[in-house]
Order: sequence, then C-alpha cells, then structure tokens
Amino acid sequence: MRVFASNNHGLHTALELSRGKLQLSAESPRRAEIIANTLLNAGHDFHTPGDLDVALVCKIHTPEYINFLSSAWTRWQKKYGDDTPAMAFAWPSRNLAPKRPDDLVGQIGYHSFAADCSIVADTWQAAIEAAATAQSAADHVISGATTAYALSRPPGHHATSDQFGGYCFLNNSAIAAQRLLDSGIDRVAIIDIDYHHGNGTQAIFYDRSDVFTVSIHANPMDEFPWFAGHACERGQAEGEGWNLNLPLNVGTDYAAWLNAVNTSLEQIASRSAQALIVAFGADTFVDDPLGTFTIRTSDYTKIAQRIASLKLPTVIVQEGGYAVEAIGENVAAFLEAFE
Ligand code: SP5
Ligand code: ZN
Repeated sequence: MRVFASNNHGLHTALELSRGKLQLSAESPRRAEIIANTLLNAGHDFHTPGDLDVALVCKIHTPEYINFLSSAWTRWQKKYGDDTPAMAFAWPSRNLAPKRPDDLVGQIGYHSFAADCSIVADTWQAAIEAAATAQSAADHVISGATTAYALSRPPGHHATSDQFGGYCFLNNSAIAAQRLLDSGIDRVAIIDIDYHHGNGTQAIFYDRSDVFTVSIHANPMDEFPWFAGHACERGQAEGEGWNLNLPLNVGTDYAAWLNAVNTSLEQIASRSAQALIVAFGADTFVDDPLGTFTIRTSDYTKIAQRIASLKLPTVIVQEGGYAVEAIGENVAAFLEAFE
C-alpha cells in the first residue's frame, strides 16, 4: 500500500501531565519510527507528503486557532525565554466566560482542553506535516487508488476546529475528509476505531450531513476525553442523525468490538457514502498502556477485512497506539487486509 510519512514528525516531542507529574508524552516519536520500520520491511511503498493546502486547513480549523498555533512557541519564548514546553493551567470550563483572552497563557487555555498536550519549538511544523500526510493520502485515493495510509504523527482526532488536546493539534482525518469532498465526492464516512472517542472529528462535522462520523471507543464515563462520546450525541441541525457513537465497556474483547464495527458498517452502507476514512488507533491492543480492550494483532487483520468489505475507496489515518514495541506489527496487520 502507498504510505505517506513525514521525516520531521520527531520535531514534536512533548510533555504531558499524568498522575500529577509532568513526564514525556506517551505519544512519542518512537511510535512512528517503529511503524515506519515495520512497514518498510513489509515492502510498503513510502512517499513523503506534498505541501499542506492552507485553504483546506482553513475549512476545518478557525483562522484564529491557526494563527495561535503557528505563533504560540515564538510568543512563549518571548515571554519566558527558555525551552520549557508551553502548556495551559486554566481553561474556560463550566460557569466561566468563553471569551478569548489577549494574553498568551490565557489563549493556550482557550485553545486547548487537556493537559496531556504541550507545544514545543517545532510542534506546528510537525502538525502541518502530519496533516499533509492525510491530505496526500486523500489525493492518492482521489487519483484512483483504492486505499492509502497516512502515518500521521502527532495524531488528530481529538483536535476540534479551535482546540488542541489528547496529543492532537490539527485534525488529520477531518482534513482528509474535506479533501475528498472538495474533489467532488458528495458524502464521506469516517469510522474512528481508536480506543478513545474522536471528539474533535465529531465536533467539526456535528451540524453537517456530508460527513457521517462514527466512533467506537471506551465509554467516556470511564475514559478520556470524558466530556464527549455518549450514544445520545447524534448530530444537530442538518447533521442530526449523522454522528454515531458506540461507547463500549472498559475491558471490551474482540467479539464485542467486532459487533460494534459490524453495526457501524451497516450504518455506513445505508448512508450512500462514496469514500471512507478510517481513523485507526492501535490503542485497543491488549497490551496498550492507555487502553483496557483486549484486541490482539491478528484481530486487526480480521477487523480490517470487515471494513474493506464495504469496497469503498479508503484513506487510513493513524491516530493513537502506545504499546510501542507492538505498534508496527499492529498497523501492518491492519493494512494487510486492504492489499
Ligand atoms: C490520540 C489518542 O489516543 N489520544 C489519547 C490521549 C489520552 N491522554 C490522556 C491519557 C491519560 C491516561 N492515563 C492512564 C495512564 C495509565 N498508565
Ligand atoms: Zn486513543
């Protein structure tokens, strides 16, 4: 399969607040290195992405968010003059005014929703190139390929139109979906099978019916992102009925996960989608340090065969997956079914 990967993802190496401590993020450069090495050894066809189309990104993210992200590090350096990652410590949560502050630190809170994310010197460059892998994978499918894979890092599905969080800055899957629509496709479906709810993708398309968003994930009553991902969230206005959440119990096994995937595929098949995006996180893996599901490497091939049976042009976009020693094999097992 054609793989789009950037050589500059490692520019983003950030800290996350976890159990009261600031530590190196589980979303590490090593993840993408191991995926790349495994896929190269398996004979996949590697390409670097083309330049990201700014007009495309502006259809998914707000101009003020793009301005903020592209200048945050320079402003942080000017303010503090050291190399400590930029993070928020206050957010416009319940009962606080959602008015954008002028000060940089206030704006970091305004433009984020979680403290598992931080901005370092080249976070913006890495995020641009991750989005470019998704754009180029969409372009490959637009030009007639049946499938393409974007080895996107940092991931994207938690990023909303104007907030980063959950290790995500630009919503790579949403950018790929918009690219497909802009090529003349009328309707795209996104199936998000990362362990965590794809809250950013849901929010971006919540009032639209041209993108059917589906997410299968650990119940947000128990897991990040906690404040989105319930089954009652079904879209609004023109988008009502065009968002499907299938929250699953902590500890979900392959049989229950497959059942949810089958439900999703039936729904997608009845929505006249002409192309599919798979937001693929390998954090459903049994040994994932962040997850609790018990999916095994060979299960990824079986689930991918089910998804491939839709016979839709498909763009696969990498999301999470933190069992780094197994992540390459898990991605390879998933891609294998599309060959
Ligand atoms: C793209 C993606 O998968 N993002 C997930 C972000 C989750 N960040 C919060 C993680 C909190 C995990 N704490 C549990 C640690 C168990 N050792
Ligand atoms: Zn995840």
